Amino acid sequence: MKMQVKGLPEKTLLRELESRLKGDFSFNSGRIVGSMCTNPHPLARKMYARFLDKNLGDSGLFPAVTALEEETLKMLGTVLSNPEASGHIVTGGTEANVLALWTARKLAKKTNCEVIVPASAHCSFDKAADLLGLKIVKARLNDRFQVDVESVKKAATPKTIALVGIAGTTALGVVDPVDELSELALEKNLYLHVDAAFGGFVLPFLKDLGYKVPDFDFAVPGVCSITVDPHKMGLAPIPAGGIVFRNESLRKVVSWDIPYLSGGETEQATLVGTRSGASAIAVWTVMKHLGREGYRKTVGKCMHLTVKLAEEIPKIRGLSVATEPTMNIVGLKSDTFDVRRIAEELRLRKWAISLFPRHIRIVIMPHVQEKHVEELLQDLSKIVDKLRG
Ligand code: 0PR
Repeated sequence: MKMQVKGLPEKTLLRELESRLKGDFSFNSGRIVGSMCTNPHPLARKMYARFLDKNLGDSGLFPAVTALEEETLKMLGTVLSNPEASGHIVTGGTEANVLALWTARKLAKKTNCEVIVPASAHCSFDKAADLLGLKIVKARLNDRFQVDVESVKKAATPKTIALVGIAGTTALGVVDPVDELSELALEKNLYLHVDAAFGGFVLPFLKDLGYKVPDFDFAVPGVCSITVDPHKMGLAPIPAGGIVFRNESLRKVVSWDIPYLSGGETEQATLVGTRSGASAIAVWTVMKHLGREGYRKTVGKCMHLTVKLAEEIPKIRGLSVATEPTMNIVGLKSDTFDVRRIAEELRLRKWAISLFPRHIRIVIMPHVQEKHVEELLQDLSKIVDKLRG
């Protein structure tokens, strides 16, 4: 389409956008049960829209936003058992994971490097490795879908520079034995990164609520950095990822001095230059507004529905769950039916689910209500009856 010469008024454009975007899924419908995102908190949305001009890439122009970002990182640090933490609000988990591996590679000061990740690692590690010229070695999982530490040990060679553990795997929300990875990392002097993109805003609050939560954060001594995404369970608007380093000197390993900017000489330690100050402000706002208590309530509600769903699924003949949920993710599987067929039928009924090779991922995000879980269970029963013929 050619760009038109004469501009169109707001009313016309709004009408066109509303009509054209109607076909998209919406979180409010409750039908999105396979995504790790949700409706941003209304106050975060409001502040985001209000401060769209703020650019953290030229921090000299916006020192007050820079201070808010630092404060946000301190809040994230305390949630992750380390008030000394430092880092940035970035575009998402992918950028955070890239920054972690970039830091590990710079610290290693060598070429031909390898990074060992669990077989369950998010594809952002493959992207990061491709970008950084690293070789990714995938370690096997045990029968609970956690990384098998023996397999990590066997994979370690003199070329290994870093290990990755996951606190909330993409497929099933499983937490790796980070304490054991830490022992290995400390013994072999390797960088240890934890990808808690999803779990970072879940596990600390589940722990507060009395759920059994394995150690995954800076309380584990070998952990150098953690990815934690406010635009997932943090209820912040997209884009908002978090890279949290154990200390300020790790944060500065990947850092460029930019001398010519309009705000004066500045440092950039993220992949992108110009970057949203509004994102950092929105994260600051929602964390301040909800407090630990607010997140506890949200996470508690999601987990309650998750447990209910995981208990009800096996009551439908032919269906089961891949593993007991650690967080608000359920893996729906079947030994009787092809999960692709079940997924197809769910999609026909307008459920937006996520399909993995051996299971369907259902993520109970805050926009999913009890009635949606009940409707989903009813549809699953109907689908099973239909597939039985
Ligand atoms: N690490 C983990 C453990 C993840 O699950 C993800 C994304 C990332 C890193 C990368 O995060 P960004 O997507 O912010 O860069 N996990 C989700 C997934 O692949 C992303 C997602 C979210 C996909 C919402 C779809 C969707 O509707 O499932």
